[in-house]
Amino acid sequence: MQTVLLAAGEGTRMRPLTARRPKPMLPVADRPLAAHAAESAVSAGASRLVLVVGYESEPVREYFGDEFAGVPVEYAEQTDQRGTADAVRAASSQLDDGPFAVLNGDALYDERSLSTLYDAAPAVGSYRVENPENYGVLYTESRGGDTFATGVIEKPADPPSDLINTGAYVFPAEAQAWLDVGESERGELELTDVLTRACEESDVRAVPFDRWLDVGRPWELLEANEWKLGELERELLGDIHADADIRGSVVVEEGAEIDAGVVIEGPALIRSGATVGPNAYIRGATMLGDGAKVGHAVEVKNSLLMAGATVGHLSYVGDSVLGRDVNFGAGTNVANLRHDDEPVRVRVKGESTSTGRRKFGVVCGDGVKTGIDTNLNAGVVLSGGASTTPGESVLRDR
Ligand code: TTP
Repeated sequence: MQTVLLAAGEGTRMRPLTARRPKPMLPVADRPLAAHAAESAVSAGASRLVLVVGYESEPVREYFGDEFAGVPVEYAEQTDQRGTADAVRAASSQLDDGPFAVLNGDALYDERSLSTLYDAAPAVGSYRVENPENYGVLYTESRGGDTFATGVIEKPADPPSDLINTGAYVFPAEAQAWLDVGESERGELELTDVLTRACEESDVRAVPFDRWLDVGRPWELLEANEWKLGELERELLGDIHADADIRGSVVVEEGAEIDAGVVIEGPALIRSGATVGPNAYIRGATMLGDGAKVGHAVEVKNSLLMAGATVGHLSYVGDSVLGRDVNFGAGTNVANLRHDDEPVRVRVKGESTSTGRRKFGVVCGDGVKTGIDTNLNAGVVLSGGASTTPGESVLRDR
């Protein structure tokens, strides 16, 4: 099945992490986010991938090359990010005249569910949630033991079902002629309008996905890492001191160094060139990127430290995302829990948004520097290159 992978979006809700890199290239365990969707697609039966790229496309092209997981890769450039239907239209000259699958390059799919989707064509992937009113919700109908989608509605006050649209589709060949949709209420050209047409013209199965994660906001990047780090098998290749204690599914890559007195509880991935300790405590699910440094007596819990991030001695980092080359001065402490026990809130595109998580720390763009003994409040976002003074308590984004 020819498969279009959408990877042209600007990822504005993921700022500051996408200030200088495309969202599909954000690290999720041992590979970029979009590589997970691409791999799942190939296992499900993608015979060829057409990647739609646009915003900061060079690293995407470089990573995927012209072949990925044994299937050919082509690229379509979407110059203006005008919506998902527009993105597929940009790829249409590269499609043959058969049916085609479309997947978001910023979502994680479980392979079994995706295989079922590919086998059920035409079909849309659906996911059962408790709060469908926040999503695109499918109208469904049961016939002969199968569930079919009959339409879709965006963020309805009164949801027609608890099955939401995952943005994973297998369209019939004719849908290539339906991509020319009008602007939606939010001013985009959207694939949901193509889905609506497909539901009118054919029987579109609503395939329930066992697991699915849309990675749009920083805490979802943490959740993506929790998922994929949880699938790693223990492998200790780096230089590990005899007095370190490595527990559970932990990967220490060749070229990583773990010093004396370090305790690592999986799932955790310590990438090549990273150094930990002495006497540090790493708790899952944590990923330390290439060349990251975690110093003496530091505790890192459920966090993503991108390449070159450094945390100085006697610091605590919990439930946080640190961009490339972030430098935490000694004694930097991250708060990750509110006294009222309410979910931590983060500003996304200027709007205070619930993460839905009781525990969430901070998001730091590339190159953030904190002075010694900085306290960072739960939910704070520091943009790339921001700094704090020694002893500062940071309660607001900067
Ligand atoms: P979105 O998550 O809706 O958009 P985005 O990735 O740009 O993020 P944000 O809203 O934070 O700015 O996009 C869903 C998928 O579709 C994602 O994989 C990116 C892709 N996409 C395109 O390829 N072209 C587009 O014009 C749009 C809007 C999205």
